[in-house]
Amino acid sequence: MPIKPKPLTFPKNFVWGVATAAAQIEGAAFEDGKGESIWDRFARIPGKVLNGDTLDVANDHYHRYPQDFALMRKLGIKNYRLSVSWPRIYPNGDGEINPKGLEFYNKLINSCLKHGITPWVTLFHWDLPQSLEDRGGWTNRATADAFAVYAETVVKALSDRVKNWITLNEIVCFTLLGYSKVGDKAPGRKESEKVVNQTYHHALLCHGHAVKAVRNFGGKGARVGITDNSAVPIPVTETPADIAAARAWFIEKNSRILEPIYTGRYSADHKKRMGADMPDVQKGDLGLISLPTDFLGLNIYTGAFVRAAKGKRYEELPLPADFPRSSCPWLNIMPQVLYWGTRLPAEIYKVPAIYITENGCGYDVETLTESGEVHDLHRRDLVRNYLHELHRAIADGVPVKGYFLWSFMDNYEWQDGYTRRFGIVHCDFKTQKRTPKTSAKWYAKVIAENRLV
Ligand code: PNW
Repeated sequence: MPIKPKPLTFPKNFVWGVATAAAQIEGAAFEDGKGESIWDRFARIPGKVLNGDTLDVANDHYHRYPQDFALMRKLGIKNYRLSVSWPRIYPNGDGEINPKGLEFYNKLINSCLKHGITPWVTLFHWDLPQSLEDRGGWTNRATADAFAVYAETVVKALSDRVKNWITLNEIVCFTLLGYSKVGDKAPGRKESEKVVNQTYHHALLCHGHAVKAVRNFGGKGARVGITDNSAVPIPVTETPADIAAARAWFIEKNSRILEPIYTGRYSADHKKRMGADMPDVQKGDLGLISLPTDFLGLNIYTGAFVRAAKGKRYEELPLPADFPRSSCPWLNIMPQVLYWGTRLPAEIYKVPAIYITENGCGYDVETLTESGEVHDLHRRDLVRNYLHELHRAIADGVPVKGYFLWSFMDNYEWQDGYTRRFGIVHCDFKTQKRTPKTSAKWYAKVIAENRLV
């Protein structure tokens, strides 16, 4: 019997892209008037970042962006998610503006467009101005007011050319992981649960302020959404009982962020769980937080296996010690997270459009061969398997509109420094030489043919 393979084609106009963040690639950490960020400070505290790596030079993208865009174009990449550095625009977080900061992003966006690449701009990807941290950082409600001014400034400056806006990247990572004892990210504070919950709430206010800025100053065709790293369950079996358990798990684990954004309230269940640690909420806050958005951005790498259990809403299975993972201890390889991680929020919150704003993997050892290649078949296979599950979600009717691979090139992986490589383009941090890996050549073909190859 002849076999006729069905091509795994994606919808017409599916958005294919790559993602980075300012602090992780730009370098020029103290150039042209940029202020210190909490990561510039944190990286200098002994023991906080592997090998004491700093963000001072990173990929030197600040000076090399024209070549980087040329390489993107060569690979056929049509969409690029980048972030703007708040301390480049406002060195102290508020007050005096730094015209050279705005000039840089003006030139960057122009170059991006000149290379035929559509920019998707994240307003905040973790690099809080140190001056604001000195005044309490995310524990201080005034940080949200400063952000409102910053967001408006950036939107006004770039909205004639930028149409796709992302308010914040992964609230959990810059609040919980920066301000609680379970965290290992800047600024490295260890606050009480009540204070940590307050940081979340202040971040949500920023999201609302940014949505407002885009609505007021974004111009025609502007679209806005948040990027969240929602926790993702995989039902152990795809039966109604396990799916219901996964749904309950999803609602509970994401009740801090998705609930208020999509329902305009903290749920009764959430309040019960938080008890006396609920954040202080002022009149009007939830209206601001729940302003309608155009899409939900999701960074999805990994998840948890969940099933139904007697007398409980769900049961989470422990992972066996040898479960496959990348070099990151947290990045367990679970392709189905792209299916359940998009289907569940679409069903629960009727999200009209979803973009995967990050997905990929990090490995510590990726060697250039003598012929100058990097055979990252582990990454190529991982991404292919994940995309297969994303394709299944789309086939089932989940409104997934695009996918951004993290990352365009190896970069500063926060507390893991330069050891952990997430790029589809290899970067030699001594020479700054960029080399597209096997995965980049493969991804270029996927984009060109709009299907899994
Ligand atoms: C994301 N987790 O962070 C960030 O947005 C990127 O800046 C980062 O480089 C990338 O993923 C790779 O780490 C995450 O523990 C950090 O599940 C940690 C987790 C998820 C995402």
